[in-house]
Amino acid sequence: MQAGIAGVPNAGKTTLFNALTGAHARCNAYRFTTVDPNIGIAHIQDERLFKVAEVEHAEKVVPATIKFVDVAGLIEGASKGEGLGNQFLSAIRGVDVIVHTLRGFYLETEGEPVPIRDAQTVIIEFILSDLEIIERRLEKVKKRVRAGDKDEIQELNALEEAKAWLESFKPLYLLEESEYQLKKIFFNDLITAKPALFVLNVEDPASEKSKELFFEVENLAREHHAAALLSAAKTEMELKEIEDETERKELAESFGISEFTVKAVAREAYRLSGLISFFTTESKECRAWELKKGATAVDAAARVHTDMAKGFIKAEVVFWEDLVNAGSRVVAREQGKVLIEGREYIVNDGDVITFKFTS
Ligand SMILES: Nc1nc2c(ncn2[C@@H]2O[C@H](COP(=O)(O)OP(=O)(O)OP(=O)(O)O)[C@@H](O)[C@H]2O)c(=O)[nH]1
Ligand SMILES: [Mg+2]
Repeated sequence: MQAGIAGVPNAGKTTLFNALTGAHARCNAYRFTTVDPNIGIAHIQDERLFKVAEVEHAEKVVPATIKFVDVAGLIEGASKGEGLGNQFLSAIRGVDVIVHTLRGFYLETEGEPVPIRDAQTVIIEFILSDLEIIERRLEKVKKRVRAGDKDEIQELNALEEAKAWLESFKPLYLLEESEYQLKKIFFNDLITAKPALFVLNVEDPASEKSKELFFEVENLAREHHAAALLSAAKTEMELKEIEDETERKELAESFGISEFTVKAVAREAYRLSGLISFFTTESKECRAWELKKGATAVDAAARVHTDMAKGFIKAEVVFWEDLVNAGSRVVAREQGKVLIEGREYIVNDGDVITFKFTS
């Protein structure tokens, strides 16, 4: 899973990036502090995985990860070269989700927070950036169609439709599912085709002002089929420095933080991207894997190793909670909770799977 962090300058993007990954990238109150992208990894702290690992007596736990890419700030006119322009967006074209960071705190250099205005500015710049890409591709496809390439007509039509959609200032993720299916073949590098998460970065999540602003952001997120999260990124960034987990959690609660943003981002990013998790225990190593919702046992095997998919015989499946409640694999088996499934079995979120295969 990869996520791109975007927003206007001084939205607190790098602060959020540090809070999510534990990095120490530079942040300050002057615009365009970030020029080159910051890249970092966060482990997804999935409690289910840790509980399974305990029951399985695993010596090592390998959580799934999210790679975060924090880029420069976008300002109005970026598509025409204002500020740092929009070419740096290429750094987040390959990601799975966009984390829109919105300033919800007062800053002397910027004034009172205006998150909805900032969000609209960024959305419009995303749309203009996608339009540039579509137009370039359209030129190429038109040439090929003129040269008699009939296979390209479907793509040409889809591109024309996407262009018209973007020209009416609507992001591509608002396209109907059916149309989207047709187009997503070549939509991977279009930013407005990716699911979005709006993160309102505030000083104090419990204040009336924060709640008021978050209400506006939730409405915006609803219009955009996106998720809305409230984050005290600066406080979380500072809390990252505290090594003792219990102490960190207690302090977080005293600041009104009930859940760390990284966890909420992971949950929402999986949900919006249609991903689930399954777990494996091999050679004393308990591991979480991401998988498309609706994928089969053989697809899951392929995530682990291509050989496992090629030589797939069967999958031994136990739901994580059944395994944890049983206290051991042996008891879970006695209780009839460990099932033998074939290649076409649809994997559930939280399944613990052992693959049997010929090599
Ligand atoms: N009071 C307060 N200040 C914050 C918070 N989050 C970030 N800041 C401050 O806002 C300023 C900008 O933060 P950055 O994280 O550098 O913002 P950015 O969006 O990465 O900025 P650019 O890289 O310049 O686009 C810094 O002075 C941060 O300390 C917050 O939650 N509360
Ligand atoms: Mg920055």
